[in-house]
Amino acid sequence: MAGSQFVVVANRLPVNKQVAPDGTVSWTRAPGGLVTALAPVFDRQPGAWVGWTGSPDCADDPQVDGIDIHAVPLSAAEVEDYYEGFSNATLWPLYHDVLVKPAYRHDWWDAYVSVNRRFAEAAAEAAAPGALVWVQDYQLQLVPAMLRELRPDVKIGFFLHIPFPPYELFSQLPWRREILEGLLGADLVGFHLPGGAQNFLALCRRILGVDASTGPVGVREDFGTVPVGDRIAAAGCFPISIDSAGVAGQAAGEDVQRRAVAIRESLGNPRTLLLGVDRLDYTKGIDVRLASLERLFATGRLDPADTVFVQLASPSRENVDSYAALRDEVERTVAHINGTYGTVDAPPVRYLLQPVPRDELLAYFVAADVTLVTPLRDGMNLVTKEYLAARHDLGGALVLSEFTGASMELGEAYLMNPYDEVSTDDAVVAAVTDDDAERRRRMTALREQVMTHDVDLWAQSFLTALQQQSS
Ligand code: GDG
Repeated sequence: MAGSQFVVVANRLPVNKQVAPDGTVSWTRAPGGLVTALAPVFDRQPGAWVGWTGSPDCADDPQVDGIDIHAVPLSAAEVEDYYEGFSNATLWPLYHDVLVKPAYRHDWWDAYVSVNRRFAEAAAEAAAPGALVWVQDYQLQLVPAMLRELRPDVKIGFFLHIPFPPYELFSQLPWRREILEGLLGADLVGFHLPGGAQNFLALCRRILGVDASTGPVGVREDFGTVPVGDRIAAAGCFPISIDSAGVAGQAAGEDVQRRAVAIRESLGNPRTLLLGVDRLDYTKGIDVRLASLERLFATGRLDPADTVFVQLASPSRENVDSYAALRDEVERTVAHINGTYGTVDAPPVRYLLQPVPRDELLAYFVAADVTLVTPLRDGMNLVTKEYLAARHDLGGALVLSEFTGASMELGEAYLMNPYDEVSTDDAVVAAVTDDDAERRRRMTALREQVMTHDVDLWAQSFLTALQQQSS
């Protein structure tokens, strides 16, 4: 049996499709995210990646240099039921504190099971004997157990990129046993935070009745174990990060710096430039920061004449109803604030519903006086870490929700509780008005944390822990 020694299984493939004017199709490695995180691992050894191209009903078989790509095709009906349905209208809201009511539909569950099986079969094909297989995220929680059944010889890791809820929420799920059993097919289940791992262990105890225990495993303190038949599965926490040096280097480039100055100029050189960057998702608290801005304008704590708030929003999951509703709400609020507090030539809120190129994004980070990261719940939040890495000048300030994973490592931010108007408004005002020395002191500490804890460290610590875990 051929195959790769290292296999990543993720909903999406790390590829972009280009179609030339003559119709010739070519593929390139998609930049950013997991593929950047794992680039050093792929450089050290040949590896495979199992995932979906992102286009429904598509028989494309993309190939790129350096990674053995295994495409898992999905029909339009599967995208609707497995991806938009069970993944994004059941699991996503359930795992994010039920901010939107999750829909529990048996037909979506059936699609989730059959698509997970297809991913597991593709992973089983891609893996060499004794390979290390790393399954990613909430769309694929059944893959570890399905893969173990097909290939008991491989070592399996699973990492969840979003929060893992407590019993009181998770137990709503009609298929709660099946999800836990799916995850327990892994040798190591990783979460961003200790709380995720603790919830998982508690759920295994209460729902499966197994003797899951917290406590150190080997040298790691923040681990727990679950006996599964004659083997042990471990759970632990591994806070994800970014390519800190890469972001810092790119942001320090002349073009980005020049563009940052031009951005401020084009906005009329406001005294305060506030920034938000998010997928348009109801977990991100875009509404929280807009409401705060409106209160601060109404009470005169911020002056709309010398404040500009730029919200860069990238379109996301537009076929899911709750996302369309959020878009309407955000757009109504932006128009309301501009209509009430702006002038025709100087609206205080600038809102973009388009993905912007990487360089442009970094230029906004460099230009901003304060970045507002106000999610109601967020597994980690990489925008936060990118903003900090981009500020080699130690300028800028970070308003950060306590409900992000990132806040666990970034205690020097202007922390706020997005459910509390007073806490939110005070954090924004402090970030805007504190003197330069205080803002710089905080930025120095925050940036130090991000520069010394990058994504390579994340990947290495997970893979080392997985390798040490005996099946
Ligand atoms: C999930 C979890 C966890 C955004 N807009 C543009 C753009 N982006 C990039 C950002 C950042 C990424 O997308 C978003 O990452 P986040 O971590 O902030 O959020 P999610 O997409 O919800 O990610 C999250 C993460 O997984 C990793 O585990 O941190 O908690 O929800 O890199 O920069 N990039 C460009 N243009 C845009 O308009 N180029």
